[in-house]
Amino acid sequence: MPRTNLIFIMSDDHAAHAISAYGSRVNQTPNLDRIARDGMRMDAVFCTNSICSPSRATILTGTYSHINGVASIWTEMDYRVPTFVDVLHDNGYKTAMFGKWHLGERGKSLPRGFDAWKIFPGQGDYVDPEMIDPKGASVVTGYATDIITDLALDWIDELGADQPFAMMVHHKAPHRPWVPDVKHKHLYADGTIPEPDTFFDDYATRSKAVRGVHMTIADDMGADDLKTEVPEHLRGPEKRHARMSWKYQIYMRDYLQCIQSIDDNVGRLLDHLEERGLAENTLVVYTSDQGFFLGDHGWFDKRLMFDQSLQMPMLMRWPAEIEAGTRSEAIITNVDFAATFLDVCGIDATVELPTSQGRSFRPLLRGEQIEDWADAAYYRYWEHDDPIHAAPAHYGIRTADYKLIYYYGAGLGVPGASDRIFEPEWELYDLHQDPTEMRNIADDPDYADVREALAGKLAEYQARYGDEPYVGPDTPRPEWGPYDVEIFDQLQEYVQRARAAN
Ligand SMILES: [Ca+2]
Repeated sequence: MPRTNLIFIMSDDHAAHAISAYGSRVNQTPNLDRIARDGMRMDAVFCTNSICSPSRATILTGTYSHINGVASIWTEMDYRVPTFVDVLHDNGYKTAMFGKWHLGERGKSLPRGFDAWKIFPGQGDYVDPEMIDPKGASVVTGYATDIITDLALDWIDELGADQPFAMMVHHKAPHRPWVPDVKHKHLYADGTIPEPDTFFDDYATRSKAVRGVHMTIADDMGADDLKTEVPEHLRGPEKRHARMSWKYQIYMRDYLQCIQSIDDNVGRLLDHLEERGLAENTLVVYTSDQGFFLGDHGWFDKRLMFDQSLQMPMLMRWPAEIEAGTRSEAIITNVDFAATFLDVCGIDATVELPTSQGRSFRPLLRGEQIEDWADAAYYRYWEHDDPIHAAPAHYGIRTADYKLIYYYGAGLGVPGASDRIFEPEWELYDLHQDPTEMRNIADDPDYADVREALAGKLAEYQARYGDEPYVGPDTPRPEWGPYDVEIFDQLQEYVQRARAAN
C-alpha cells in the first residue's frame, strides 16, 4: 500500500463565505467546489488566533500561540517546538513549501524540514514578486498565484515514482492590498456585489472594546487599500453609509478578483494530479489561515472572535478514504491539523510529535464519530499592541450553540502603541437565535446559567491547553517580537492619515 501524499493549499484571509461550496452570495468558485463535491466540507473549523503568522505557526506545530511563541505578526518562528513537517521529513517524505511563509526569512526563522522551498519575504508582492530560496533572493516574473502553482506543479513532476510527498502551497492572495491579475479585471462590475445583512451594524449592544476597533470600512479603509482617494462628496460623518457602499464595491471587486485566480490555479493543480495518476492517494486540503470580514458588521480585516473571522474554510479531498459530497460539523481547530496530517500519513503524533496539543480527526473524515471529541474551541488574540487595527486583547470559547468572549482590558506595554485600555467586558452570543451575532446577551438574566456554564468551560479549556488567564498587568504573556518604536510612530501616522481622508 503506497503511503498517502499531502497537498496543503492555504490562502491568506479567504473567508468561507467567499466560496460557493459554502453558499457564497458574492462569487462562484467552481474549482474549490470540486474539492467539496469530491470530498468533505468541514463547517466548524476555527483558528485559535485570527491572524497570519500565529495561524501558520499553530498549523505547523499543533500548538497554541503561547506554546510556539508566535503570538503576533511581529514574532518570528524560533522552532522552540518541532513541526509536523520535521516528522514527515524524518519518516521518508519529500517535503516542499511554496509561497507565503510569513514566519521570518532570516537565519533560524527560515523554513525548516523542507527538501525544497521558495517563499516571499514578509507579506510578499502580487506582481513580479521577490522570492527567497536556499540560494538567495531573486525576482520572479509573473502573478503571485500563478507562480506559486507553477512551482508546485514543477516540483511534483520532479519527484520519483512512488515517492511519498507533502507539499504546502501557500497563496499570498487574497490578502491586502488585493491586487488582481489583469486577466480578471473585468469581473464583478461596480454595484453588482450584494452587501451583507449586517453591513450597517450600529454596535448597539457591543462592548466598548469592539466598538473602538479600527477596522471599519467607513473610516479605516484608506487610499492604500482602495487605490484611489475617497471623493470629496463622500467625506464626513453624514456621508458614512454612502461612503461605505462606495468603498465596499471597490474592496470586494478586488478581493473577489484575487480569489478568482486562486480558484483557477487550484483547478490546474487538481487537473495535474489527475493527469499524473496521483488523485486517489493524495489528501488535498484547501483552507485559509483565518477568515475575514467582508463588510460584515461594517468591517474588513479579522482578529476578532466573530464567526466570519474565526472560521477557517476547510475542504478535503482524499478519494481513498473520504466519501464524496460529505460534511462535518465537528468543532475542529488549527491546533488539530498537525496530528491529523501525520495520522493520514500513517504516523502517530502522540509518539512522534508529543509536543502537539492537537488531536487527529482522521476518523471524522471517514464519517465515523469520535465519542469524546471536543465540543468547544478555545481562542486567544494577543496582538492588542497593534496600533493600526486597535483590536482588544481577548479570549473566549465557542460551542455549537454559544460564544462567550472576555475582553480583559489588558494595557499595552509598548511605547508608541495605541493606548486604549478598558474595563474588562464580556460578550455572549446565542448562535441559534442570533446566527449573525448582532445581540450581545452577556448581561441578560435569562442567560445567566448559560454564561456561568460557558465561563466554566472557558477555564477548563484554558487549563487543558496550559494558557494563563489574565489577572492584571503582571500576567505573563508571550514575547511580542523585535518591535521598534519608530515603526509604531509610522504606523500611527498611517492610521491618522487613513482616518483623516474619510
Ligand atoms: Ca491571514
